[in-house]
Amino acid sequence: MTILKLRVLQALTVLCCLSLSQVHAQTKIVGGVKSDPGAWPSAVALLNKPLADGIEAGTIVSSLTGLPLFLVSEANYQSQNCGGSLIDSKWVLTAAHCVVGEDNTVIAPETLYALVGTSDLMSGGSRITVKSIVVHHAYNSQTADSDIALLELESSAGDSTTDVLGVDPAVDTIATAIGWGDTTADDATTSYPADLREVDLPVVSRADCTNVYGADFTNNMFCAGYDAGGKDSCQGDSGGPLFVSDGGVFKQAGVVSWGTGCAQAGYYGVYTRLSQFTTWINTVKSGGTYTPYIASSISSSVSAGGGGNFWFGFPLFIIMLVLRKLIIGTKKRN
Ligand code: 4AZ
Repeated sequence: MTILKLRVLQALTVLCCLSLSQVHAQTKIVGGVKSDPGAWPSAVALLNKPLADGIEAGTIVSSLTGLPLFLVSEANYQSQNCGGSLIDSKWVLTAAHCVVGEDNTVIAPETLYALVGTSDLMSGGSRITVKSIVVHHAYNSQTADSDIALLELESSAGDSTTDVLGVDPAVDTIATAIGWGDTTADDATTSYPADLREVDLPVVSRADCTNVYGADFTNNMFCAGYDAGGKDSCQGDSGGPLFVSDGGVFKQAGVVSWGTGCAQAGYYGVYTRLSQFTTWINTVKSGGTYTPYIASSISSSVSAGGGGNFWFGFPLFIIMLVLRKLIIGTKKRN
């Protein structure tokens, strides 16, 4: 490889760095606000572990520029793909669609980190590895029915847990969705924040939600949001909690699941209806006997995707791998 080619690669790397820092600067859920640090201590970010580790190693392009492309702190940001909530010191509640792959099989627990104890993906918190994943046996990846899963942590994440509300919140109750998901409503652009964001959304009647989604809206879901749009959860918020105040204490009523677009007029966000799953949650976390999830053979495409920063970070990761291969390959030939 000529010096010139090397220089071009170096320039490309610098451009990558610049575009990354620009994305990070747009730290602004759709129509929400940045949460106060510590406001939602049960919030969990799910990270793709291979990606987080690969980036953190910082070796991918260091042979090119002498500088690691990614700062260690950026690894959490780049690899975040779903949300979750700590419901017990060793259990994270999330959406089934965050941990079930295209082929309907459950991802390996070793491919996940639960990042707990920080609202900022760029600093603080602890990454905890996942021991086992329990997907609800009735989860259907084609319809997103029963979109709920529990992650058993390898070690305790402390006691900043949230209780699950055992009943349906009343219609028009103001609920709060939180997450590190896309802040833009349109499909053409994405902007993922490093800081946790929150948005207040009214709980929608079952009749109104059925009017919008018809038979896609099942008994294991509920809707929240505005007919006029503008405020919603979005890609990357999936698996995260929707809270309601129960006598001044926030409790989790829903899990971010799916919706048509984000914050579009005429379409609400759809949440897993936790009142239907309290017995299942208690059985699983107390080590009781539950029905296993069996991957069906029907091929699926879930409209509610994990999304998130992962889809930003992954292509870059691949580019870096290719660049690295080019360099190392050349060195070997010399
Ligand atoms: C998703 O794809 C997703 N507007 C999450 C939430 C909503 C839509 C899509 C709700 O993860």
